[in-house]
Amino acid sequence: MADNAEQRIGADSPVVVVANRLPVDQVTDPDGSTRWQRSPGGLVTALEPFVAGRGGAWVGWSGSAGDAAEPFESGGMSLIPVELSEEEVDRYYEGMSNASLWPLYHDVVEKPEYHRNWWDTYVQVNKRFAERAAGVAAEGAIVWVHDYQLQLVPAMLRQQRPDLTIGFFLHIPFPPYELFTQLPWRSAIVEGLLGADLVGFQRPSAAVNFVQLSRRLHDLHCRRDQIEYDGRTVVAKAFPISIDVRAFDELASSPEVLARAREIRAELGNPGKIILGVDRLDYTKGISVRLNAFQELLEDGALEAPDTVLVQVATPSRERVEHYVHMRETIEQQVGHINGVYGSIAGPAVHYFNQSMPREELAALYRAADVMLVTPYRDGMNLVAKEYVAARGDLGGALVLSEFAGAAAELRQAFLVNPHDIASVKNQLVRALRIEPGEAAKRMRSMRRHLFRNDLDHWASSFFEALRGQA
Ligand code: GDG
Repeated sequence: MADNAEQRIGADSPVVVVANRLPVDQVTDPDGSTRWQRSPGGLVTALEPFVAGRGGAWVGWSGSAGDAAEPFESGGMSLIPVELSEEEVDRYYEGMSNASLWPLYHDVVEKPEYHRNWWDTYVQVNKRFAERAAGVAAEGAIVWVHDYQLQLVPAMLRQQRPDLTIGFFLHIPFPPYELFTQLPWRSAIVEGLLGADLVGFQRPSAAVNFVQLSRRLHDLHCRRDQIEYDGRTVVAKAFPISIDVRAFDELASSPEVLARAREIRAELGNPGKIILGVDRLDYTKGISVRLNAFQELLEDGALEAPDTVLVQVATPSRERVEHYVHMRETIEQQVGHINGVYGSIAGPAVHYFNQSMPREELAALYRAADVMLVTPYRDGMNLVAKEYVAARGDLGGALVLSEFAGAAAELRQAFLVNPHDIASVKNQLVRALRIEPGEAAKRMRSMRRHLFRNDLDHWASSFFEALRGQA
């Protein structure tokens, strides 16, 4: 139950967001003192108006192990920190979330590991999040739970607070029956999600997978997107997430960013063509697919370096999870090999950055790149693809996009590729590099039109509206 501090801050919130992370990061200054800094992520921007505007609360982890801070107010929201011990971070976050569920939900691109003690901790941590949310939600409040780390929270919350209207959104793909059922705790996860009134996915096929699972695994009565469960109707539907298109468009056409884009081209030695990749360093993102395609095109003589260069930003991510350590080594070896063979004194063929860049720098890179290469093996949505399109107010550039990214369902004028088929990646990359400016502008214009109508606010409002409809 709520303790006294929580009863003061955040008590009786009409809207509660529950996510693994709080919308702020705890940063330590050189003098050792700590303070909270708003995290730059899109989710915060999307949800803030709905939470802050309504005196709502956000329940989440601070990102560091140890005791939680007291609840506090920030940006018009009550923030309710949830504590995680070192062992819980290992088992719930790095283990169950990122080494079991993440690979399983991404088509087992890497082999998921299943450990009973990871699962037990996942249950224990989900319970803590549910209790914290139950402690601050007002009578009849709307609670929106996010993502694969917290799939048990909807049912746990409903058990404590049947008066609440509960929504859940999964940011990553949801696998088909044949894959999902390898999970030793498959029934518990499905029952956890069925605690919600509305379960949102990135793509309609993911919602269909969930409805089929409910039918086949739990023998529930289902009709289209509706599942009858425990005397209630649970709706499973797609709500494709987006970005703040206007803000990104503005940022990318600001004089500073445009000047920086020109500077980047010059610093790269004014190459004929710049190919760009921007990803968290994650094995689902297919970074080695593009390195392979680029390498083969150099080998074939179809491309020449440094007339054509590949810039790859691979932001550090989950550095303590074993799969990630291994993948980073492989990618860095590959970059070294390509540069060893195809680089020259004039410059390398691949410019590789294993570092996080400021948003303005990313926008300038998007603006400088002739081709954006986005080749995940599987991706819930992929916001990078959308950011690139939003950044190209000049209607320049071309997007090469994996069919297996959720974004491919919307950005139909991209050069779509099957990342498992290297010949298709090479062909489409060459087509994108050689596109006529008029044709490029036509494709870009229609993708931009779609994005401006389907922005982040549209995503958040449609979800909230659908959820309110079920209250
Ligand atoms: C999950 C799902 C779904 C990257 N490097 C830097 C940086 N970024 C920003 C990008 C973009 C975001 O991170 C990455 O978003 P993605 O959608 O590409 O991927 P995930 O992190 O895997 O996100 C995904 C998403 O949730 C939302 O539902 O689309 O499918 O996997 O915004 O710009 N930002 C900055 N510096 C970097 O170096 N500032």
